[in-house]
Amino acid sequence: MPAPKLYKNYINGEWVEPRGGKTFENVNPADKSDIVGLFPASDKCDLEEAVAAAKAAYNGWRLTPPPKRADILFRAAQMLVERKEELARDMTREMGKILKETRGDVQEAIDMGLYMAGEGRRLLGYTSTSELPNKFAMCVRQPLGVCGMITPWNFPMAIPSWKIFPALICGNTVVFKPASDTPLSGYNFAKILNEAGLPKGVLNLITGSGGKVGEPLMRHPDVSVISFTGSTEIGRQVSVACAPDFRHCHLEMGGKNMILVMDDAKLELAVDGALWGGFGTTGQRCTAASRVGVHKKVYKQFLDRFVARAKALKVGNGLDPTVEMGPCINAKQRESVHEYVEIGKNEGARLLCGGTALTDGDHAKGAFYAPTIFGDCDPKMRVSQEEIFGPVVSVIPFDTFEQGVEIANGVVYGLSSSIYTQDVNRAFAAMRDLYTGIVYINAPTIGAEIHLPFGGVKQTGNGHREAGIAGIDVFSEWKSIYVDYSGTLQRAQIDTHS
Ligand code: UN1
Repeated sequence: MPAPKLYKNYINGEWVEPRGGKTFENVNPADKSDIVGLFPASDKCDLEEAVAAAKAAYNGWRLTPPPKRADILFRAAQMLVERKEELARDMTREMGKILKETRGDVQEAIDMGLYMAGEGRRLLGYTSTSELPNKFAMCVRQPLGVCGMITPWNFPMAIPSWKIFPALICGNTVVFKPASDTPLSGYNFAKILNEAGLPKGVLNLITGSGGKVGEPLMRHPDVSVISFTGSTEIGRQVSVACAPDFRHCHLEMGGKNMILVMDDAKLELAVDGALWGGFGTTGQRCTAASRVGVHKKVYKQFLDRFVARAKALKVGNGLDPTVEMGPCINAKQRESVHEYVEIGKNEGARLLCGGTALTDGDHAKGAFYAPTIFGDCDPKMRVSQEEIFGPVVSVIPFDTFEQGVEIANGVVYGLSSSIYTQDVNRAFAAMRDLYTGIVYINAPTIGAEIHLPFGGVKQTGNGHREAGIAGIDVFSEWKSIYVDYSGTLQRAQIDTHS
């Protein structure tokens, strides 16, 4: 095998080696002998340079007219279209999910690029009235400065695009730290944006560990906003790091999403949804349908079909077009999944399929785990409450709609939920009562589109949303402007009522 390629950081318009000269390996999770590349194991001094570059570039970028910023975003989106296939292949090689899904991941970045480029000619504020004569009032959006982006490995290009495109169109500059399991897609994304014409320092890429790069980034006084997607545990650390000096943070964290299958559901459709929602991306989505609640009247029928279909899923290297599910992201994650399976068994959940690592034939090369279903779960079991982030689905029987909703809402997270029913009244009650940031009717819990707000309630988020127009709110602040053209001192609230 040829020596793996050595990658660099991108700081202030140049590709640079980390000061400390250290690197880490990016390993293919489907074949641990395949080293995708060596990436900079950066540390605090590299980060300082990246933040300084972003800070220096801010004024120039802030004053660049948004339609001009948009030209660069349009060009980047076009380049993503042209290189979609090669980008998807790189992503499958470093992340493991199947090609269809990595193409979808790149497509999400394309869609977001085009959508946010369109914002270059909008970024709408509004004009209003004034309570005083000869006075004008309006509000506009202003950028915040340097944004730090800390992104996960499960959507290695889509999620960075949800953060970086809106930040840039609003006039902010960026320091981007991609997850260490998937730095290549972060590199590819940053390279394209820079080739599309971003001025130096506007987008800086820096790879390395959470401790050495993420920590100093989230604590940096010159970073005005941290946008983080990842675990609730790290999200809490980000929140605490930003709190003392009130720097903004936007957090997208865990999920324990539920599909409810009512007694009048189209069962085959619900099985299709549970399969895709539970085992798509090897269950490694924060939106994954890791719980399925089934009405007791159809419980056995549903479960039999669901288990049979899960057993038949073809697991393997995502570059093989016949494969339906790829590996876990790495061996450590697979171990953590297996620990949860042991916990489930000890709690008395009924293991109906899977429950083991796959080690036969080519599976031995990677971090593969069998699609796993637990039946007869109690809603309070740990496997029904905690995010596993792997191919494990807990199935919970229930009696009534109200009880189903209560179970669905009875976790600390609140990202996504779904109901399968043919009853329109029930569907509307579910839309109202499921307390999550996203609700699906007759569709699984995954598959959000980029022009609607994405995010969750409770311990999934901190009140912000990304994507859609809501995504712009994170990267801009309102400025209210009053213009008094009366030529006299007019006092609001006082002169209006004298
Ligand atoms: C995530 O799992 O972090 O809605 C994001 C979905 C995808 C994004 C998931 N579009 O499932």
